[in-house]
Amino acid sequence: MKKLIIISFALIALVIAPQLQALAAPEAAENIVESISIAPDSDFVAKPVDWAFGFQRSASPLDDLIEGFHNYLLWWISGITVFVMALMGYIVVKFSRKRNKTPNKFTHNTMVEIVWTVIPIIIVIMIIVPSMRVLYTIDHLEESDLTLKVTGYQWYWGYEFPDYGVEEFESRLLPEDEMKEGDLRLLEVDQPLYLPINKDIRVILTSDPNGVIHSWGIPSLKFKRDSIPGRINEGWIRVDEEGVYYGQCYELCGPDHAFMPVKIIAVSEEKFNQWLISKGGNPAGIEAETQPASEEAPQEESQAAPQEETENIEGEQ
Ligand SMILES: [Cu+2]
Repeated sequence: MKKLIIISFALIALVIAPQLQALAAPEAAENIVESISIAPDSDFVAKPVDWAFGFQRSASPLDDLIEGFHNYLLWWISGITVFVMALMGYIVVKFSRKRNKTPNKFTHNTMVEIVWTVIPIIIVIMIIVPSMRVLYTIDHLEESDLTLKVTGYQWYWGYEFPDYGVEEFESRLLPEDEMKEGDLRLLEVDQPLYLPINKDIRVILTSDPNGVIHSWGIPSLKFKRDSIPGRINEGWIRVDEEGVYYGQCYELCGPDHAFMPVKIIAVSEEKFNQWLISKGGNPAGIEAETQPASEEAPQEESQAAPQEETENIEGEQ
């Protein structure tokens, strides 16, 4: 009887505790600036499709390099696989107990050993040289037009444009009940990331210091890089075409790993600047803001979009 009472108390506590916790928890801080909706001038959508084979259609200057290396590697892999399978088949048939009643007992053959050492070394060199070319090209840029900072959280992404004073905003999976007709399940987010086309974008990545390793990847932009707590990783993106680009977290990071998609909307520089302003940023750069009036502000390529145009777009909402 005593046991029964204790068990029922424990059960009640289990049910009530989360409710109390929910009451006590402070409400999630909302992002101050609402996203404005700016549509790209193209209906290109880079997304996964059913029964696709090979790469997603891409819009990155790295296409030829990366896809070319992938195809090149595929030839080597296929050749080696076919060769090994054929050799095994040959051995199984030729040296079966039936056909080969008294097996040979020799253990060494200098010629064979030289061949199976030298040929693999040549193959590895044939693979290493082009692979290094790809690695160094995608590694980092000496000069870039702007910097994007990506932070991985459990389980959503934070984006920041330090050059333009755009403070970090969160990009979370859009709940299914908020999805509209045509939205992609598990790929839509509440606040997409806008990027300008034809700009060299330096991407720096890190994770929440108390968090875990994630990987920020967008297949059609040929970008995938780990974001690691306490470290900065670097890479670069250049978007050739306006459109919508979907990506995901590519490092198994925990229970909500599958629910932290990436949505990028690539637009013209003018529209990107409008978006920057809507996020509280300054398209002329933060230096322009803080410098005394007497000194000339550094002239950047990007200029603020006309103010009235921005207001129009905001008014439409
Ligand atoms: Cu993750």
